[in-house]
Amino acid sequence: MPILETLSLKKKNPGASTGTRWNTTRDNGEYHVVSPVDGTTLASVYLAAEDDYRRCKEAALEAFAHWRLTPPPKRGEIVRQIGDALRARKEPLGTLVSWEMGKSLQEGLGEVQEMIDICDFAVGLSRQLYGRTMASERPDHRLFEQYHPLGVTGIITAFNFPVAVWSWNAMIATVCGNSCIWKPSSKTPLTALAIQQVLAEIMHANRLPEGLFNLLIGPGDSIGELLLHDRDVPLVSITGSTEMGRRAAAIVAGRLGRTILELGGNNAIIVTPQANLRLAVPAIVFAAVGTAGQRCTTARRLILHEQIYDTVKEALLTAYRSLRIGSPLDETNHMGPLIDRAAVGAYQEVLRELEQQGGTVVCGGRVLTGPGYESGCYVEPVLAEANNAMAVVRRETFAPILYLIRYEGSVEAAIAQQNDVDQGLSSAIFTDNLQEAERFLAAVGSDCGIANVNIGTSGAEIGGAFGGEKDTGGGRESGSDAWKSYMRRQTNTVNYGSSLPLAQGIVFNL
Ligand code: UN1
Repeated sequence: MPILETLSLKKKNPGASTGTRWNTTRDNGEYHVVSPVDGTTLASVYLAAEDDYRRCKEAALEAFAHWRLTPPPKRGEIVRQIGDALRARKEPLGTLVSWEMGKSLQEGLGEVQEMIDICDFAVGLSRQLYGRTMASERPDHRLFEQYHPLGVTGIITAFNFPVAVWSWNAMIATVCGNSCIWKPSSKTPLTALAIQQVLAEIMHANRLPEGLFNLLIGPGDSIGELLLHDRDVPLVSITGSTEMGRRAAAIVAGRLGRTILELGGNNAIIVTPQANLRLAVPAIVFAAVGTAGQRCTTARRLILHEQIYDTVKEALLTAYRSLRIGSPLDETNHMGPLIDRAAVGAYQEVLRELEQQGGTVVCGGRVLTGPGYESGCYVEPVLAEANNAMAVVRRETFAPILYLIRYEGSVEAAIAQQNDVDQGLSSAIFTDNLQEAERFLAAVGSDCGIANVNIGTSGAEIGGAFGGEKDTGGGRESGSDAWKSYMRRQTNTVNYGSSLPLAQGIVFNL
């Protein structure tokens, strides 16, 4: 299917889809999607209106009523087809991710691979939605639990992983028997439209109920708001900033709905004197500059023991000076652009604040201009000396800025600094010392949802549960048993005897 051609030829794209039907609201404004790669307008998209939301919601409810009756392995078969369709389109989809979002082609393709992988995972899961059987304390009784489909699942995603994060949620929700409404980031609607085309084809070929997968493109304060307030949507999975998530979660909690929150990170890598620096240095560089520092899992703080501080700093300076910045479509480049000029403004502002707060930029910090940088979105990655108490270090800035922080003494001192921020998504330690590594992973160690040894903070595999603690929101998506959040849990007791014994030994004679 000519994904790119369909989108670019049409120029003006619909901003909503109910299953295979493209809604054509034209009077609610439009987004012009400007590529951070070269500053050209890729296409425009009409914004969905309240009517579109209602149509999608009704369709999603109707689809759910049928889909929940479909045996889970049959649902898995549909997800298998989706995975195959994505495999066949990995190249154009990955390319579109790069054009629209600006990440390197390698990473664009990697993002589509993540989608394919979660499809495979979900297909297997469709035969493993296990509940337990517990020992009943009563004779002739069976005590067990089941997981039932939950309902319409709302999925709000961010620009940085425009399609993979949707797939973690949607593919799991689908095998769990739910229908989905997706509101992608307004910065990356084209990749979402491309995915919806793939889904529409599969829905059509399999005569699936319209409304199994719905897409709504529009601003958070209209479409997003409708989703958050809607009692017909029992679960909303939200990826974005802590500020946005806190607000959204309060709205959903107000109606006692469920949220899965994947919010900001302020991820640190600890390097101890016992680290293998041949592993540590490239891992740090990828974790800090991959996706131009715009992953939730990007390494933002580097906590270095004083004994190896200068050695690691020098090695990083050498590595940073060799980094090639430019078009993400050119595979010889290491780092592409930031998502837009507003992100460049935020990068500059943070560097100003850093200096005011006593930090020092030791490498990078300029916005690039000239041939190849016409979009105005390319910046140099930054190494800066700072300390953990600085306000600027304590907040998440979606940019390739790595703060070098010194520690003295034992690994506990490093762990204390690492944990001393509001966020708790990802963390890593580089050490070949067993005690240090195990202490980092122990209950007194890293307080993050992800804690790695001898690999960086980013690039998690889909097989594990993904998410973090504290201001990161506590949600878990993707692998392991994250599927349970997408289902309604039911405890069942069956009496197959001829008397009525009560639990807790209560005697009640009539
Ligand atoms: C995100 O940045 O929101 O672990 C998701 C990683 C990727 C996913 C990041 N697999 O870096």
